[in-house]
Amino acid sequence: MSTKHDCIFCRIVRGEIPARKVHEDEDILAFHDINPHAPVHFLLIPKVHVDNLYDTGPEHERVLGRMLGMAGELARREGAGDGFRVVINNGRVGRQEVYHLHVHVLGGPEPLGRA
Ligand code: DGP
Repeated sequence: MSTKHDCIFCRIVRGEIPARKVHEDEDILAFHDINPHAPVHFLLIPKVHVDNLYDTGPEHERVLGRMLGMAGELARREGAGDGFRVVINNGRVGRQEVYHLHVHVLGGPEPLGRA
């Protein structure tokens, strides 16, 4: 696994910054967003560092698929069993703040506003 020294999400992967974890396996970490925009709001990240979807290639397809494949199960387990949204922000115009690829999972018991 390659992590970047100064990347905040790589630091969470390495355990240097605490996070409320939802799921962890060899390749993927899921944790609650520090600034939630919905009653249930967590992030799914690959443990390997990649900035965003501009930089992904065939070597990332498996982990990208797995992240989406587990989103529903984790959303239901976290209390978002009536629906959720997934968002991936990419680059400046895509309003990406943290340059380590992450999938936002937003849901919860209340209706969600439209982005
Ligand atoms: P984005 O705009 O897609 O890059 O959103 C980055 C999200 O990451 C934002 O909703 C807040 C969250 N975030 C930033 N720093 C931390 C952190 O240290 N811990 C946690 N849990 N979330 C963070």
